[in-house]
Amino acid sequence: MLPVLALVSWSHETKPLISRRFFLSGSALLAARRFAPSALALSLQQQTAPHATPNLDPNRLARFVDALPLPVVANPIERRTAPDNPGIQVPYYRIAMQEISAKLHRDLPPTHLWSYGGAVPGVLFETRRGEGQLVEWVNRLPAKHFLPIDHTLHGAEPGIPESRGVVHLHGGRTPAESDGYPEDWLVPGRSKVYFYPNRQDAALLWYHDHAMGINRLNIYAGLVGLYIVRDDVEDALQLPKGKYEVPLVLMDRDLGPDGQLRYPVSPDPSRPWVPEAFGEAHLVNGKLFPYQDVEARRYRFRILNAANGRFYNLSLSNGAAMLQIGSDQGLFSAPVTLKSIQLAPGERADVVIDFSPDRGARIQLKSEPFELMQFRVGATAVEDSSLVPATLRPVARIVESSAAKTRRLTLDENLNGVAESMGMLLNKTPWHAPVTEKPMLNTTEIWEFVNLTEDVHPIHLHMVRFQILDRRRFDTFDYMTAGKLRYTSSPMPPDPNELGWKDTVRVNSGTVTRIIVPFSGYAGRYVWHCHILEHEDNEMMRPYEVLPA
Ligand SMILES: [Cu+2]
Repeated sequence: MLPVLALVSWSHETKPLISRRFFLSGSALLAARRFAPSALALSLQQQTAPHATPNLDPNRLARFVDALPLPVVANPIERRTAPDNPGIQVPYYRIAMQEISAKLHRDLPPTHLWSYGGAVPGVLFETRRGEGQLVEWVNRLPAKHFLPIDHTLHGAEPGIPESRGVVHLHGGRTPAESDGYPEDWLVPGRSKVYFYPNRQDAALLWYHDHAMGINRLNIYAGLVGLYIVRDDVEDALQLPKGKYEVPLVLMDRDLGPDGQLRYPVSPDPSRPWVPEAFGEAHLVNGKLFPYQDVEARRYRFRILNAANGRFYNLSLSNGAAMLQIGSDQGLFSAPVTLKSIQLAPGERADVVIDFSPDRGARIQLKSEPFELMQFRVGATAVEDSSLVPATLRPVARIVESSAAKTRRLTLDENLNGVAESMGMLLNKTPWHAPVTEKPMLNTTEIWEFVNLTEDVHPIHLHMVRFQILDRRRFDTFDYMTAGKLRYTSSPMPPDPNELGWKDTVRVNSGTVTRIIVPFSGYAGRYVWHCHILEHEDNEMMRPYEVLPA
């Protein structure tokens, strides 16, 4: 085990933790490793069983030899009557979950993946506010899974089909029956039609698998895609568009020497689950080290962190600033200038980069210490009629007094007798226990997440958007021994790029993180969970129910 001091120097996240246990748990090591993997590789090996051959070292591959692929836009196959309005017809799509093989890099053989519609990331949905659509999701996957299922996890017990899929539109204000409840999975040969009303502001949403107990494996296999909602407010702004608007889906994977996906396993073959999975190979739109030719002008990048557990901290190799104009649920009131942008799993950033001062340059998009991709800026000056106005879209802060209720919810680590992580819990309550969070439709609530663990958890609520109120440090030891919430700092306001509408919030270790949530949309059964997929699959997910008004 590495000395504690070495760990603290690697990550601020580990600083407040040490009182609870003399030895840091595996998850704390992993939290530290998230940003700085190589130095802590040894610690990770204690959590994962070695493979017979070493993983492929992506650093030995030639960089920037593949052009950045762009997702293919989905095409409807017909129009059908809208479920909520018999007077109108809406587009109808049929999208298959299917096995594919794809080249992740020029010098690798094709990699076996699971996809929505033929590529990873899957087909891209282009939609407009208020214009609903129907999607028939079809499971055409093979009957056997190719990644290591842990049959001790809830929902993945022996006898339950290996190959199951259910699609959730992350960030969608979706009726409950179309939200992709984790137990509503489809086996191969089955399909289900979901309705997405799109009654929400312009934003970059994403769809991904949510099947109980194997979600982390299905997403790792590639079941991820983008879903853009547009509206008139955004259109009026003259932001870069068309070929100057580029989606970037980030994910990390481990590959074997044959270029095939490897998902880490624990040393116990009867319980292969690992607390977190990190890869050394970073894919951007499904390619390793891609490059993109860009003109010397402004581009808008719609960035998604689709990794299982990796936090990305994005920066440019020339040290230039980026202009973040929006986050999970759409545009900010005003752009925020940043030299680095942190994205937890599930979070999105809407970013404008101006390449006009860098004619002829090659600039890498990085997440220290990794290079993710390269921009090759054209040598000639070009016209640029796009704008980034000083005022984007007003985001009125919700006043705390409007909340009808405040819920205090703990994030807990489930330890065995020798202080090894057995998984995480929300409010010390397993998935299958009766529903405890039942907000009423059209009311506003404050949810206080009390993080008693040594890890940062990105907490995501389905169906709703929310605002972050503040974060405040507290004494975890006091809380766990005496149940007393004793704050050790004053409330810290959200970061400047956290002031927009969110659907996923980083709940830092040893903090109470408060969000304010208007429950507007639909009544019904939804879920809230940690977006570190290994946590989510092992009980860090709970149902919640929006009661009719
Ligand atoms: Cu978590």
